[in-house]
Amino acid sequence: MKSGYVAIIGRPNTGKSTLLNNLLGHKVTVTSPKPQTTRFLIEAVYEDERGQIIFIDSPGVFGKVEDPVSKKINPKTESLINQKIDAVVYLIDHTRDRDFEENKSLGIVRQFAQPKILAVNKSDIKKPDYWPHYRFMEDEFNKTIHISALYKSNLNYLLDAIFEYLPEGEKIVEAEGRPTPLLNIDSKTFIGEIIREKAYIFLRKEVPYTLAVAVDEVEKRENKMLYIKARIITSADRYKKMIIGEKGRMIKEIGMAARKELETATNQKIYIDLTVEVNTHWYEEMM
Ligand SMILES: Nc1nc2c(ncn2[C@@H]2O[C@H](COP(=O)(O)OP(=O)(O)OP(=O)(O)O)[C@@H](O)[C@H]2O)c(=O)[nH]1
Ligand SMILES: [Mg+2]
Repeated sequence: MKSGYVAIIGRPNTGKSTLLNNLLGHKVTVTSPKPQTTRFLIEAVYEDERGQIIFIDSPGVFGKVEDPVSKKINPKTESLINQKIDAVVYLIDHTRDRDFEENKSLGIVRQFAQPKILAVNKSDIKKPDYWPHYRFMEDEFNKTIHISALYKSNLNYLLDAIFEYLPEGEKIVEAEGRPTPLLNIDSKTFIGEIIREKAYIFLRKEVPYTLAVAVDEVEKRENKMLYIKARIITSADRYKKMIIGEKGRMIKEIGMAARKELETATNQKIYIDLTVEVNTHWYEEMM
């Protein structure tokens, strides 16, 4: 059988996390239309009769690193260069033109000597199409595959290619009987990620980069309800106001969307006690 570690790399918003969730058929990593949704390396296991893959989803590298959150995030993707990686999937978004950020991401990928697959994502969108501007990359990669991560098209070809380039090897982890393919995140952290995802989806563009979520309590109550106590922590009072929203509408919407998703995922009733607090230095303590 084949086995190995496969890193998914690409600039923000190319669809890396969508790809991983849909390759696994299981949500392990959060996605949103805002860049740098993923904040840390996420490891998850895929297995079939051909072998085992440990996928690593990575944060999209920001071109300009001015804010303290990006300063903490970018090195996490760069650290992959020093990890054991057997193959790389480089994801590009043909609907956006190349830019400085793309070059920075490609610069990271060029440092890998391992086999590299170029995955051209969002093939479901026909226009705009900047593929001619990316085409030169084909020469640098072992294979190019056009996919739609969202609509799961050609993901089977992508998996075929990954297995083709992976070395022969034994299983890396015991995958059977696990409740989730996620390998490096506990359930409290995952719940926090789902809440953060909803905040990303509902809030105005700049607000997500000012916040983090802490889950303090997850407890099964007598009436079989799962009680979750969580805090959204943000860096300034004005952001706190936006997160709470007029008459508390925003926080309610975030909590409700997170509750719905977690109820479906766990098949049980959930209550989320969600509050917002200000801590100007949260990124020093929490990232
Ligand atoms: N139309 C279309 N949209 C896609 C596709 N794949 C991803 N998206 C959308 O692109 C946006 C970004 O997806 P993510 O999976 O969060 O992107 P990412 O590369 O993980 O982004 P970061 O974590 O910020 O680096 C979301 O709104 C997805 O729904 C696709 O194949 N087609
Ligand atoms: Mg992501």
